[in-house]
Amino acid sequence: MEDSRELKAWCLALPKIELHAHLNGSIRNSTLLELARDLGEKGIIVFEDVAHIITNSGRSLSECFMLFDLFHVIATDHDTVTRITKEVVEDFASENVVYLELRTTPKNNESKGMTKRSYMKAVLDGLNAVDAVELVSSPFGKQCLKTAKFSKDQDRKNICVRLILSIDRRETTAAAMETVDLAIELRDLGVVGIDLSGNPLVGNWSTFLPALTYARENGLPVTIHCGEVHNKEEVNAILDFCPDRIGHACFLDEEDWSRLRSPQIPIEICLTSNHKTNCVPSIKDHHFVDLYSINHPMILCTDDPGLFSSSVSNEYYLAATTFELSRSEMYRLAQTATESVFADDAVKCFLREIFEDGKIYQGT
Ligand code: 6MZ
Repeated sequence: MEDSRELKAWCLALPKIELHAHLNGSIRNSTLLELARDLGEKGIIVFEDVAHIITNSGRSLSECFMLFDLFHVIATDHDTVTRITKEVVEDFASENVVYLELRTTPKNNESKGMTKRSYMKAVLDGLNAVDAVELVSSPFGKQCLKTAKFSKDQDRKNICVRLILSIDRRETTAAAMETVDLAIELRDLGVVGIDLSGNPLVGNWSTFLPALTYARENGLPVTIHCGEVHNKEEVNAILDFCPDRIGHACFLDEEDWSRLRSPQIPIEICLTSNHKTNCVPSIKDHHFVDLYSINHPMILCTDDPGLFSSSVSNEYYLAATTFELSRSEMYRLAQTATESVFADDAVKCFLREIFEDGKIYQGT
């Protein structure tokens, strides 16, 4: 097997597309610790109680959702949302993610004077504040995108960012509708789709279906967390809805797979997340293998790079080493993700160009 340092460097240099990353799951540990220490000093939380939880990266799926509640206490005020958005985009750019669909759940928090709209303004402010990278799409003007060319300067990383608004499974139908309305309103500012996420043991599909249908009627693509736990009835209902993409797809049976195959619904694959949350027994046994063998559209993603201490480059490295993929195969995997993005054709063309230019990365 080739030298692991060399392969890691190659995975880092490879232009990559990230389509499944949750903002609050992507916060740097150092930032979380700093924010938690501040809240500790103000007597709002006990820092020592949370510090070890933040730094421990192995957790079950249900522990993840408890942690998100903690993260939301630590990181949900306007200035912090702006800061973490900026940092998260910079982190993705620094590892050659050329296109990022960052998803986040708009939140109301009366005690902080926060509405879903003001939360999203804070996110957009974060995108606009990115200065270490060239935000190709900032402030999401299409002309800006058309004229942008990737810099040859190695120190300048360029990233095109779009947003997906998440509906949390704890929400009511009315709250989910409010999120879709917001997504429609912010479409010109870079919102390209809707996601359904949150604790898979909470909520019913029928609660969210009206909002997801409303999104679709308004031309917003929909991606859904599907099969993170055994729930045949819900997987069936999701496949009836036929989302534009699906996240995870861990607990699907043969019948579900054949239903997924005929419309070729792309799957956002999160190797580390699925392994750490015990949704798959090992990375080696991940359904990636079966999907790859039938050439099903897949995108390697991180889910929550902060929470699981991973990165997109690391997910590519894991796939290369576990499934013994050659550099050309890895390159193709990165390149085909272009066809699954929710952004418009101009962005797709732009991304196709990047990968055409990038023959250099193919190696052997
Ligand atoms: C389902 C997940 C998730 O939206 O506050 N989220 N939902 N499965 C997962 N796999 C581990 N990882 C993250 O980011 C955090 C929120 O994203 C969803 C959860 O609703 C979590 O609260 P935002 O930016």
